[in-house]
Amino acid sequence: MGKQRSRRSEGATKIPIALTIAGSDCSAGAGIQADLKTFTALGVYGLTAVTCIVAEVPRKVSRIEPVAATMVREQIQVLLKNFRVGAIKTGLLCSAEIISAVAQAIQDTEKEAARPIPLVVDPVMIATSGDNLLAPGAVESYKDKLFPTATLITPNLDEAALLLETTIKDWKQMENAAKALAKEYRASVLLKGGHLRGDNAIDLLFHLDKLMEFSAPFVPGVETHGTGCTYSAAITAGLASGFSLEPAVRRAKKFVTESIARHFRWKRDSMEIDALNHSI
Ligand code: PXL
Repeated sequence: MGKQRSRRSEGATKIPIALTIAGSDCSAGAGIQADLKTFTALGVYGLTAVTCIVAEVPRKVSRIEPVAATMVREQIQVLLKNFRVGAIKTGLLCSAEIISAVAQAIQDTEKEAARPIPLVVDPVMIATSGDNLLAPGAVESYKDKLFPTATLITPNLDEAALLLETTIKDWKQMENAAKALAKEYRASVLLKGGHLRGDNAIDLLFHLDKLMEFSAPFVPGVETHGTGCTYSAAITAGLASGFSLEPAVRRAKKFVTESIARHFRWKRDSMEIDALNHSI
């Protein structure tokens, strides 16, 4: 028995740990499922605190059921008390009440921690299908409670425009938006440009008063459900593994671009379904 135990512990590795606080996407392309696949692919052990359950397929959200805010808080508390979590990300948080519970749970445990845990906030608001994913009041709760505690905020153009109550139609407006959000919430901001600049998907990181571009060829003709979740999860995996922000974003951009380029595609009757390939 003693021998067996020591042999087992010899095999134990010190794998970094990341926590995702997000919704469940039953089609497994986005949400906690995408986050877990990404963490695993990048050599990180993933923990989850589920905020809501979404019944959906890539082109259509059918129903969203939130988890009680007290239950969301409890999941985060037990995980942060028992695991040495290296980085946290948030995805779909559903309602103002859940956003506030998440912010509170993170702040409570941080008081006891030796140093703050890096927090990546992906402000998921609208699905790629166009479906609204947030209850009324949630945006205000993000602004008041969660953004001020974030290390990095990762909006796409639509989310940034909504947060700043403006429009973002060119590169200059994109730069201004990234800077304005970073200043307002004292966080780094990764503004995802989609195909604002034609053939390349260019994102803009405003970090430590510097603007940096991250560019990759735009992969046309692929349904990109879950790209935002995968990207922010890959950044979080990097931070949990000890990367600083810029290299974590650089590696994550490469990971997400490859997972789109090597996507899966299934045909059923006349319908096609795509999914990102996280096993790279
Ligand atoms: O891609 C945004 C997103 C995030 N999280 C969950 C989702 C979706 C999109 O539908 O269901 C759980």
